[in-house]
Amino acid sequence: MFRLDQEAEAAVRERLGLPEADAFLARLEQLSFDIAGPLEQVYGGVADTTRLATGLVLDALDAAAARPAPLRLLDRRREIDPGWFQRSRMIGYVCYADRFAGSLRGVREHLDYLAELGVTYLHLMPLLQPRDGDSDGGYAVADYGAVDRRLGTMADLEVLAAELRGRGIALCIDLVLNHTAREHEWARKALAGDPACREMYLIYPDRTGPDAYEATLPEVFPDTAPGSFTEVPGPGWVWTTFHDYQWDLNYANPAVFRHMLATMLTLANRGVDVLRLDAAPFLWKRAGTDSQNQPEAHLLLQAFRALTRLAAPGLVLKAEAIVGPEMLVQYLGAHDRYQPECDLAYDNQLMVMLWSTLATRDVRLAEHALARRRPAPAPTSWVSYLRCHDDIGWAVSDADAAAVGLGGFEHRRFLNEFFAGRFPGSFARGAVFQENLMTGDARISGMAASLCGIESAAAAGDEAELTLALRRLECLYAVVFSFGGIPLIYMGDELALPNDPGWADDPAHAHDNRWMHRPRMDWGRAARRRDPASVEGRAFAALRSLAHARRQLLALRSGGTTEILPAGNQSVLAYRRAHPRSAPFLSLTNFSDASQSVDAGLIARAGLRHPRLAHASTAAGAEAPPLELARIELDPWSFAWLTGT
Ligand code: OTU
Repeated sequence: MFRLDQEAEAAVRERLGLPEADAFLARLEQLSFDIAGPLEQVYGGVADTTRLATGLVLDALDAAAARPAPLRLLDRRREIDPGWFQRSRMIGYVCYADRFAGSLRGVREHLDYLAELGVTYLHLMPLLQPRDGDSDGGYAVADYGAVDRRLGTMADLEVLAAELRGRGIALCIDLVLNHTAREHEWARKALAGDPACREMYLIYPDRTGPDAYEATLPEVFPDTAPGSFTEVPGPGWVWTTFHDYQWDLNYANPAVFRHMLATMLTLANRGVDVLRLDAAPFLWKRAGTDSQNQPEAHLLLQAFRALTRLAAPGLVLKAEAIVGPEMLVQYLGAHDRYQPECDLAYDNQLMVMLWSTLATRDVRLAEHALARRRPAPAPTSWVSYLRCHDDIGWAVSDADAAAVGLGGFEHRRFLNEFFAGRFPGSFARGAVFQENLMTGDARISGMAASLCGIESAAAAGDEAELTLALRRLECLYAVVFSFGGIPLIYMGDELALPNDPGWADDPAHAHDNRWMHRPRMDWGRAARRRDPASVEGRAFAALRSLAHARRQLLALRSGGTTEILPAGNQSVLAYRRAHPRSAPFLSLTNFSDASQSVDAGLIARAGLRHPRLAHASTAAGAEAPPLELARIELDPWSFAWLTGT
């Protein structure tokens, strides 16, 4: 077990004073295994890991000593209540500060809007200083110590964080830890020949290394950024998984780890509650593999978590790992044994299954895939989402597809055709993203409202179809709100905002159709949110009531279990949520254009002896089903939430 030497321990007592020093040392004792174990496994071959660990603990001590008083108070609360982020009151909202409100100050002016929706967790998209010009939506950071000057300053971020804290809203921001912009100080110095800065990146003198790696590396952006290496004058070839201006960091160098930890702690001390760790699977490279999801990537996350806990126990880490279903839950620490890793991770699989089911109107693939996965460890939580700023990649495993009689490749191709609006009868108005002509793979861009058919129905002036499309949106979000993770509303979905028709007008965006689903907030439309006859009003009311209903249902908090229950109807997805301290919960969702019924025996099977309806579709025309009949009838594209002892 790792222990601080006497000198370092004395430093803790001197810097923090009682009782904080005592708390710090108690945390260290509790975390020492989680700090030393991963560091030893990752860096044992290249560094004296006892020295390394001591240095990192002292860095954490610096951060703890600098932590502002209100945040220390928050730490205390959260140590008493470590499940604070698992509550059913947690409702997330995701937006770009500039697209939502111009700037960080602008965001502060719209907090009432978020409160009206029931939001308690606000994820602002990348806001640190990016490179000039195209920055991949802020995912190419030139300076981790500054806020994007177009959005404001660090001081503005602190003021915003404090105001959110006062309102009980947690703040999440992006931390791009796999790569920096090539304009970052280290990259500039590396180009100028600084040997220490060259060690921060993965740089090869010729093509030998890159060729060997590329034999097994997939391409993330084959259309616009083929290959994974970029030739630069001087040093040679730089590892660039994403765009040529995003240089991958070399985590085999402990200095990279140390600097990134310092960035995390600085941001935590500004009042950030949650860090979204971008591209987490890519942190470690290994020849002969796809260099994703490597054991060391997990160990690094574990070490980051333990060391941030030490200094800022109120901080939560969220993994952005959009990977195959069998590799997802490990980011929550579900390895052979539970190893505390990220507290939150995106439930990419649920998202994909929702869209797949929307297209097929057949729940069997979702039932199969979701039923056989490993649960999230009890202290953690998924974040559940329907849309985000990225494309939808069809993470449907061939094995899952085969189990329900589908070909994986054919099904993925069907989904691309369907959502691009090319499949006969499709109502979707998305677009294909990064079609790889070599492999036939492709992904989908588009706002939820456009993928659900709201855009096409509104354009056609087809009122009946519009109602159906709005109900689809509500059904999908109903699952997002009740599957057990923290639900995230992607900005604009609450108003059924369609694709941005002018997305390509900005020359820096024209090559990347993900911008079609990154519209500016339309405050004119938002003003119609209280008009129940408008599309905006219908969508807003639906999401708002989902938030309201969720808050009342203890079974929906994270840390419980989600169990898929075959409903005996291919169009109805049924699942049960349970939490040791709550009454059981049953959700039924009809994913088809026709009415469907299920045997009411399902209610008893779910353990609800005295069922009552907790919530049901609000969208026009959907009737809440009576529960006392032998069969439960569900209107087309409608859902019912049941609870009861
Ligand atoms: C992330 O996405 C961001 O969400 C993207 O907007 C960025 O472009 C990218 O990183 C680079 O910073 O491959 O297609 O498993 O899927 O990190 C998007 C994680 C991506 C990857 C994810 C990445």
